[in-house]
Amino acid sequence: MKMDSRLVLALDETDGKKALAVAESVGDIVDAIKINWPLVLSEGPQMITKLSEMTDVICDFKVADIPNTARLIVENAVSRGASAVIVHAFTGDDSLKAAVEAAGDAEIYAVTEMSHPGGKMFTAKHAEEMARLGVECGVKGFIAPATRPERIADIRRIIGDLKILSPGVGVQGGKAFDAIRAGATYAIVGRAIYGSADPRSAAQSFADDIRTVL
Ligand code: OMP
Repeated sequence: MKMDSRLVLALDETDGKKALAVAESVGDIVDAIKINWPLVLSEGPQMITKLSEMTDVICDFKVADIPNTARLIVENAVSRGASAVIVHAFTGDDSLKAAVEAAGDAEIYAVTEMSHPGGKMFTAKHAEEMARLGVECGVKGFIAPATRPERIADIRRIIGDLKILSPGVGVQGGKAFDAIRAGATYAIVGRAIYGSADPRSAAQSFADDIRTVL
């Protein structure tokens, strides 16, 4: 995955045509596009393949299942062109290892602490443990909240040089440059780009913000 702008687009647009138009307009600015259930359920898993012809695609399926099911989901996403798949870490070491093994040359990113207010209820309390477990199981990156940059720094101390992708920028209130300054490798931005009247200039302005702290 590229490490140029350090910006990842979260393409949660549910209209396939609009999604592809946004992807095309910001494709040269972002380092990757993350897709989630809203787009895949609306437009089908072939969106993974279509988008992967333009850029690296991260399938944010937040897989939280037994090892066999985790393996089946990851294999399917990767065979359709995903460069990475996001999984939950609370499922334990066997599920995480199954996902990592199924990914082959693709990458697995594990959620530590979620960015929304409810993320404090359970995930925050176990974020460090989940980060340690992810390192042990061979995941290549972690999701940590731009809404609480100090927590990105805590996770960075545990995981060394592995990647951190940080959502919660824009509509959720986090700032891309705070996340990168705290140790995130990439800032993830969704609605503030694809929901904007001019997605390209919105993406460019996030990329410019990030550049000030690189
Ligand atoms: P916006 O809030 O519109 O920028 O979208 C954020 C994206 O990041 C969505 O696709 C969320 O599902 C995702 N996300 C979070 O917002 N918080 C998290 O803790 C984890 C994720 C994620 O795994 O990407």
